[in-house]
Amino acid sequence: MPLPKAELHVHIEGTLEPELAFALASRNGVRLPYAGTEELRRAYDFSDLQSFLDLYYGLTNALHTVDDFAELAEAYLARAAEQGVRHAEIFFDPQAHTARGVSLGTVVEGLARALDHSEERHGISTRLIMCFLRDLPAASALATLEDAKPYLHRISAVGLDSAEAGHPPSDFREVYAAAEALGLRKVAHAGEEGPPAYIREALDVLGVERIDHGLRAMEDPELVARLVRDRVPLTVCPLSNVRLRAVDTLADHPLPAMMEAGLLVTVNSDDPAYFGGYVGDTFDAVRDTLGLGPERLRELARNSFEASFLDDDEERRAR
Ligand code: ES4
Ligand code: ZN
Repeated sequence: MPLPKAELHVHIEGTLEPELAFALASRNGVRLPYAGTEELRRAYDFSDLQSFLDLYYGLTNALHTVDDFAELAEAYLARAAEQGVRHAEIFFDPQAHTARGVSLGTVVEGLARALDHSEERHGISTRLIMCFLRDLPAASALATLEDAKPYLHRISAVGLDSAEAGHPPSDFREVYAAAEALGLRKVAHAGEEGPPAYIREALDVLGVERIDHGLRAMEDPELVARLVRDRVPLTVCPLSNVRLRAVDTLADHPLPAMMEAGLLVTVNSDDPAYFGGYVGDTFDAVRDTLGLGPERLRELARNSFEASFLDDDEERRAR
């Protein structure tokens, strides 16, 4: 049996496997710019975050209907259950869909249809995190938040993702303040490709309770000390960091050093259909390549529940 764990950093659009992408594209009369799944998989040869995002947004175009989003989420939950996931906090990118005429209601209704059955069908409790695309203007994020008002009972938190360099968290100060006023929790991608200063901004300006990635905190000892002291969780995605070349190889990943430093780190899949593994595969890879022993793996699993949005009672039931 795989170790029971929570997954806190997974983009639902990043769980779209090539086979499902082609099936949905054909059903919806959408042409994908690849002859087939083989050619598509060969295109998964990314050089950085942007080259990945270009492909990711391209495949996202296959998703159109409530059924499509339900099928996507159902497929993820089934895979996650096999890998020991007991709780999942799932990102979605509304602007990737609304920008091409698919309404936020379609997206949320579809995802919710799968999530509503998740506990009984897969033994996985879930939360939804609505991400703003940081390479679009803050005004678009504000409009998205406004658009989401009828669905807030389904949404636990806001996040910030997409191309990081040149798009500092402080651009989204107003949006995050508005989200907080609506009772939403707050997380943000920071320190994936962006500098440690972006991690500080996410904490100080946006008031996030968790940092997604946070890898580049390791360049800034004072920041590390603060993250350790305040027990700010970092949702680290080792396979993503390798595929997007934030690190040269998995053997070079700073995960062991991060744990040694006392950081509250969790291990996650990010975009498992693109980066070569779901979260259980990621645990296996860091065990085999980084030499993390059973005690360290248990610590990662424990951290994943501690860093989650679950309250203590819910946490005990999920573990
Ligand atoms: C993402 Cl790996 C990554 N980084 C930033 N934004 C994203 N959206 C989907 N995957
Ligand atoms: Zn991510």
